Amino acid sequence: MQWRKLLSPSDRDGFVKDAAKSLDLPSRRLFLKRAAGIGTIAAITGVAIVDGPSAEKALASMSKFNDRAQAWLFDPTRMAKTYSQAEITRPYPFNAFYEAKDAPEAGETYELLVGGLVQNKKAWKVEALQALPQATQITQHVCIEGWSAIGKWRGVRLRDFLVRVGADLRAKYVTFNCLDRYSTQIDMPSALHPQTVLALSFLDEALPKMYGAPVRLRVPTKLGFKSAKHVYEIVVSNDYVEGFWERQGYNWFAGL
Ligand SMILES: Nc1nc2c(c(=O)[nH]1)N[C@H]1C(S)=C(S)[C@@H](COP(=O)(O)O)O[C@H]1N2
Ligand SMILES: [Mo]
Repeated sequence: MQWRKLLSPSDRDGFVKDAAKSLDLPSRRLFLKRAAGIGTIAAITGVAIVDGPSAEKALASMSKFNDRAQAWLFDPTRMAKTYSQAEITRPYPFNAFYEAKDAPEAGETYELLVGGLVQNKKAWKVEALQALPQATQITQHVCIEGWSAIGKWRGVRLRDFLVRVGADLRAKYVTFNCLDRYSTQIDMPSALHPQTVLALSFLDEALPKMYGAPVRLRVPTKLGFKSAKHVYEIVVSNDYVEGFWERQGYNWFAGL
Protein backbone atom coordinates (compact mmCIF):
# COMPACT_ATOMS: atom_id res chain seq x y z
CA MET A 1 0.00 0.00 0.00
CA GLN A 2 1.26 3.42 -0.91
CA TRP A 3 0.46 5.21 2.32
CA ARG A 4 2.48 2.67 4.27
CA LYS A 5 5.66 3.94 2.63
CA LEU A 6 5.14 7.41 4.09
CA LEU A 7 5.88 6.06 7.56
CA SER A 8 9.34 4.56 7.48
CA PRO A 9 10.11 1.74 9.92
CA SER A 10 12.22 4.14 11.97
CA ASP A 11 9.32 6.59 12.14
CA ARG A 12 7.09 3.84 13.46
CA ASP A 13 9.64 2.54 15.95
CA GLY A 14 10.28 6.07 17.07
CA PHE A 15 6.60 6.60 17.56
CA VAL A 16 6.19 3.53 19.69
CA LYS A 17 9.20 4.36 21.82
CA ASP A 18 8.06 7.93 22.31
CA ALA A 19 4.59 6.73 23.10
CA ALA A 20 5.96 4.40 25.73
CA LYS A 21 7.31 7.42 27.53
CA SER A 22 3.64 7.92 28.18
CA LEU A 23 2.93 11.61 28.11
CA ASP A 24 5.03 12.66 25.17
CA LEU A 25 2.29 14.75 23.61
CA PRO A 26 4.33 16.54 20.96
CA SER A 27 5.56 13.32 19.36
CA ARG A 28 2.11 11.78 19.49
CA ARG A 29 0.72 14.88 17.87
CA LEU A 30 3.36 14.67 15.19
CA PHE A 31 2.44 11.08 14.50
CA LEU A 32 -1.24 11.90 14.26
CA LYS A 33 -0.50 14.89 12.05
CA ARG A 34 1.45 12.65 9.71
CA ALA A 35 -1.31 10.07 9.80
CA ALA A 36 -3.81 12.80 8.94
CA GLY A 37 -1.56 14.00 6.12
CA ILE A 38 -1.88 10.57 4.63
CA GLY A 39 -5.60 11.19 4.38
CA THR A 40 -5.53 12.14 0.72
CA ILE A 41 -3.98 8.86 -0.29
CA ALA A 42 -6.21 7.17 2.26
CA ALA A 43 -9.24 8.57 0.45
CA ILE A 44 -8.05 6.93 -2.77
CA THR A 45 -7.25 3.60 -1.18
CA GLY A 46 -10.37 3.64 0.96
CA VAL A 47 -8.56 3.74 4.27
CA ALA A 48 -10.52 5.52 6.94
CA ILE A 49 -8.34 7.83 9.00
CA VAL A 50 -9.56 8.77 12.41
CA ASP A 51 -7.59 11.69 13.80
CA GLY A 52 -10.07 12.93 16.34
CA PRO A 53 -10.39 12.14 20.01
CA SER A 54 -10.90 8.42 19.43
CA ALA A 55 -7.58 7.78 17.68
CA GLU A 56 -5.90 10.09 20.14
CA LYS A 57 -7.50 8.18 22.99
CA ALA A 58 -6.60 4.79 21.56
CA LEU A 59 -2.99 5.75 21.00
CA ALA A 60 -2.68 7.49 24.34
CA SER A 61 -4.13 4.63 26.31
CA MET A 62 -1.93 2.17 24.46
CA SER A 63 1.10 4.18 25.40
CA LYS A 64 0.38 4.63 29.05
CA PHE A 65 1.22 1.35 30.64
CA ASN A 66 3.71 -1.38 30.29
CA ASP A 67 2.54 -4.92 29.57
CA ARG A 68 2.36 -6.00 33.19
CA ALA A 69 0.32 -3.02 34.23
CA GLN A 70 -1.94 -3.41 31.22
CA ALA A 71 -2.51 -7.08 31.95
CA TRP A 72 -3.25 -6.23 35.55
CA LEU A 73 -5.69 -3.51 34.52
CA PHE A 74 -7.38 -5.68 31.89
CA ASP A 75 -11.01 -6.16 32.84
CA PRO A 76 -12.33 -9.41 31.34
CA THR A 77 -15.92 -8.24 31.86
CA ARG A 78 -15.47 -4.94 29.99
CA MET A 79 -16.88 -5.23 26.48
CA ALA A 80 -15.56 -3.37 23.46
CA LYS A 81 -18.18 -0.98 22.10
CA THR A 82 -20.45 -2.45 19.46
CA TYR A 83 -21.94 -0.58 16.51
CA SER A 84 -24.93 -0.70 14.21
CA GLN A 85 -25.00 -2.16 10.72
CA ALA A 86 -25.19 1.40 9.28
CA GLU A 87 -21.91 2.36 10.96
CA ILE A 88 -19.85 -0.26 9.14
CA THR A 89 -16.95 1.30 7.21
CA ARG A 90 -17.36 0.84 3.46
CA PRO A 91 -15.20 0.12 1.65
CA TYR A 92 -13.41 -1.63 4.45
CA PRO A 93 -9.62 -1.05 4.53
CA PHE A 94 -7.10 -3.80 3.89
CA ASN A 95 -3.83 -3.89 5.78
CA ALA A 96 -0.92 -6.34 5.92
CA PHE A 97 2.83 -6.26 5.47
CA TYR A 98 2.23 -7.55 1.93
CA GLU A 99 -0.09 -6.24 -0.78
CA ALA A 100 -3.67 -7.51 -1.07
CA LYS A 101 -2.92 -9.37 -4.31
CA ASP A 102 -0.22 -11.34 -2.49
CA ALA A 103 -2.52 -12.60 0.28
CA PRO A 104 -1.75 -16.29 0.91
CA GLU A 105 -4.00 -19.03 -0.46
CA ALA A 106 -4.92 -21.68 2.08
CA GLY A 107 -5.66 -24.46 -0.40
CA GLU A 108 -8.16 -27.29 -0.11
CA THR A 109 -6.14 -29.33 2.34
CA TYR A 110 -6.21 -26.52 4.91
CA GLU A 111 -6.81 -27.56 8.51
CA LEU A 112 -6.36 -25.43 11.61
CA LEU A 113 -3.62 -27.02 13.72
CA VAL A 114 -3.74 -27.00 17.50
CA GLY A 115 -0.63 -27.46 19.63
CA GLY A 116 1.02 -26.99 22.99
CA LEU A 117 -0.83 -27.42 26.27
CA VAL A 118 -4.05 -28.93 24.91
CA GLN A 119 -5.54 -32.39 25.38
CA ASN A 120 -6.89 -32.84 21.86
CA LYS A 121 -4.47 -31.96 19.06
CA LYS A 122 -6.85 -32.98 16.28
CA ALA A 123 -6.71 -30.52 13.35
CA TRP A 124 -9.89 -28.66 12.39
CA LYS A 125 -11.41 -28.35 8.93
CA VAL A 126 -13.22 -25.06 8.32
CA GLU A 127 -16.56 -26.93 8.13
CA ALA A 128 -15.96 -28.36 11.59
CA LEU A 129 -15.34 -24.86 12.93
CA GLN A 130 -18.51 -23.66 11.19
CA ALA A 131 -20.47 -26.38 12.96
CA LEU A 132 -19.58 -24.91 16.38
CA PRO A 133 -21.76 -22.15 17.94
CA GLN A 134 -21.06 -18.81 16.23
CA ALA A 135 -20.94 -15.27 17.62
CA THR A 136 -21.34 -12.05 15.62
CA GLN A 137 -19.84 -8.66 16.39
CA ILE A 138 -19.80 -5.21 14.81
CA THR A 139 -16.78 -3.57 16.40
CA GLN A 140 -14.04 -1.05 15.70
CA HIS A 141 -10.59 -2.12 14.60
CA VAL A 142 -7.83 0.33 15.59
CA CYS A 143 -4.53 0.14 13.73
CA ILE A 144 -1.45 1.54 15.43
CA GLU A 145 -0.60 3.26 12.15
CA GLY A 146 -3.30 5.81 12.77
CA TRP A 147 -6.54 4.58 11.23
CA SER A 148 -9.60 2.74 12.43
CA ALA A 149 -12.60 1.09 10.82
CA ILE A 150 -15.81 -0.62 11.85
CA GLY A 151 -16.50 -4.12 10.53
CA LYS A 152 -18.71 -7.13 11.12
CA TRP A 153 -17.22 -10.51 11.92
CA ARG A 154 -18.74 -13.87 12.81
CA GLY A 155 -17.05 -16.95 14.12
CA VAL A 156 -16.23 -19.20 17.04
CA ARG A 157 -15.49 -17.64 20.42
CA LEU A 158 -11.87 -18.49 21.12
CA ARG A 159 -12.76 -19.46 24.69
CA ASP A 160 -15.32 -22.02 23.46
CA PHE A 161 -12.67 -23.42 21.12
CA LEU A 162 -10.03 -23.58 23.87
CA VAL A 163 -12.45 -25.38 26.18
CA ARG A 164 -13.39 -27.81 23.41
CA VAL A 165 -9.78 -28.79 22.66
CA GLY A 166 -9.06 -29.20 26.36
CA ALA A 167 -6.58 -26.33 26.56
CA ASP A 168 -4.87 -25.69 29.88
CA LEU A 169 -6.67 -22.45 30.71
CA ARG A 170 -4.07 -21.68 33.38
CA ALA A 171 -1.39 -21.41 30.67
CA LYS A 172 -0.15 -17.88 30.12
CA TYR A 173 -0.32 -17.44 26.37
CA VAL A 174 -2.02 -18.32 23.12
CA THR A 175 0.09 -17.94 19.97
CA PHE A 176 -1.22 -17.61 16.41
CA ASN A 177 0.95 -18.67 13.48
CA CYS A 178 -0.16 -17.57 10.05
CA LEU A 179 0.15 -18.74 6.45
CA ASP A 180 2.09 -15.59 5.51
CA ARG A 181 4.61 -16.35 8.31
CA TYR A 182 3.11 -13.61 10.43
CA SER A 183 2.62 -14.49 14.07
CA THR A 184 1.37 -12.89 17.23
CA GLN A 185 0.57 -13.90 20.79
CA ILE A 186 -2.03 -12.88 23.37
CA ASP A 187 -2.40 -13.45 27.09
CA MET A 188 -4.89 -16.07 28.34
CA PRO A 189 -7.32 -13.60 29.99
CA SER A 190 -7.66 -11.78 26.65
CA ALA A 191 -8.01 -15.11 24.84
CA LEU A 192 -10.93 -15.99 27.13
CA HIS A 193 -12.65 -12.62 26.64
CA PRO A 194 -16.12 -13.23 25.12
CA GLN A 195 -15.47 -10.89 22.18
CA THR A 196 -12.26 -12.65 21.15
CA VAL A 197 -13.32 -14.70 18.14
CA LEU A 198 -11.88 -17.02 15.52
CA ALA A 199 -13.63 -15.25 12.65
CA LEU A 200 -14.81 -17.30 9.66
CA SER A 201 -17.00 -14.63 8.13
CA PHE A 202 -16.77 -10.93 7.30
CA LEU A 203 -19.80 -8.80 6.37
CA ASP A 204 -22.00 -11.93 6.32
CA GLU A 205 -19.83 -13.73 3.77
CA ALA A 206 -17.09 -16.30 4.02
CA LEU A 207 -13.93 -14.47 5.06
CA PRO A 208 -12.38 -13.06 1.86
CA LYS A 209 -8.76 -13.84 1.12
CA MET A 210 -7.55 -10.31 1.74
CA TYR A 211 -9.27 -10.09 5.12
CA GLY A 212 -7.63 -13.22 6.43
CA ALA A 213 -9.19 -16.39 4.96
CA PRO A 214 -9.79 -19.06 5.98
CA VAL A 215 -9.65 -18.22 9.71
CA ARG A 216 -8.58 -15.03 11.43
CA LEU A 217 -8.45 -13.86 14.99
CA ARG A 218 -10.64 -10.89 15.87
CA VAL A 219 -9.83 -9.26 19.18
CA PRO A 220 -11.57 -5.89 19.53
CA THR A 221 -10.02 -5.15 22.95
CA LYS A 222 -6.57 -4.90 21.36
CA LEU A 223 -4.77 -2.99 18.63
CA GLY A 224 -5.30 -4.33 15.11
CA PHE A 225 -1.98 -6.09 14.71
CA LYS A 226 -3.10 -8.68 17.30
CA SER A 227 -6.00 -9.72 15.03
CA ALA A 228 -3.96 -12.32 13.13
CA LYS A 229 -5.16 -13.18 9.61
CA HIS A 230 -4.75 -16.54 7.82
CA VAL A 231 -4.20 -18.47 11.05
CA TYR A 232 -2.95 -22.02 10.44
CA GLU A 233 -1.88 -22.92 13.97
CA ILE A 234 -2.91 -22.07 17.52
CA VAL A 235 -0.46 -22.93 20.30
CA VAL A 236 -1.20 -22.75 24.03
CA SER A 237 1.93 -22.30 26.15
CA ASN A 238 3.78 -20.56 28.93
CA ASP A 239 6.49 -19.34 26.56
CA TYR A 240 6.52 -15.64 25.83
CA VAL A 241 7.02 -15.08 22.12
CA GLU A 242 7.28 -11.84 20.21
CA GLY A 243 5.42 -11.79 16.92
CA PHE A 244 5.97 -9.95 13.68
CA TRP A 245 5.23 -6.41 14.88
CA GLU A 246 6.22 -6.99 18.49
CA ARG A 247 9.76 -7.62 17.23
CA GLN A 248 9.64 -4.19 15.56
CA GLY A 249 8.98 -2.64 18.94
CA TYR A 250 5.18 -2.61 19.09
CA ASN A 251 3.83 -2.98 22.59
CA TRP A 252 3.17 -6.68 23.32
CA PHE A 253 -0.05 -6.31 25.32
CA ALA A 254 -1.45 -3.73 22.89
CA GLY A 255 -4.65 -3.18 24.83
CA LEU A 256 -7.13 -0.45 23.94
N1 LIG B 1 -1.32 -12.78 8.95
C1 LIG B 1 -1.37 -11.44 9.11
N2 LIG B 1 -2.23 -10.93 9.98
C2 LIG B 1 -2.32 -9.59 10.17
C3 LIG B 1 -1.47 -8.70 9.46
C4 LIG B 1 -0.55 -9.27 8.55
O1 LIG B 1 0.24 -8.57 7.87
N3 LIG B 1 -0.54 -10.64 8.38
N4 LIG B 1 -1.56 -7.34 9.69
C5 LIG B 1 -2.20 -6.90 10.95
C6 LIG B 1 -2.54 -5.49 10.97
S1 LIG B 1 -1.29 -4.41 11.33
C7 LIG B 1 -3.84 -5.05 10.80
S2 LIG B 1 -4.23 -3.41 11.00
C8 LIG B 1 -4.92 -5.98 10.45
C9 LIG B 1 -5.63 -5.55 9.16
O2 LIG B 1 -6.73 -6.37 8.90
P1 LIG B 1 -7.69 -6.05 7.67
O3 LIG B 1 -6.93 -6.24 6.39
O4 LIG B 1 -8.83 -6.99 7.80
O5 LIG B 1 -8.11 -4.61 7.82
O6 LIG B 1 -4.47 -7.31 10.30
C10 LIG B 1 -3.46 -7.69 11.22
N5 LIG B 1 -3.23 -9.12 11.04
MO1 LIG C 1 -2.36 -2.52 12.07
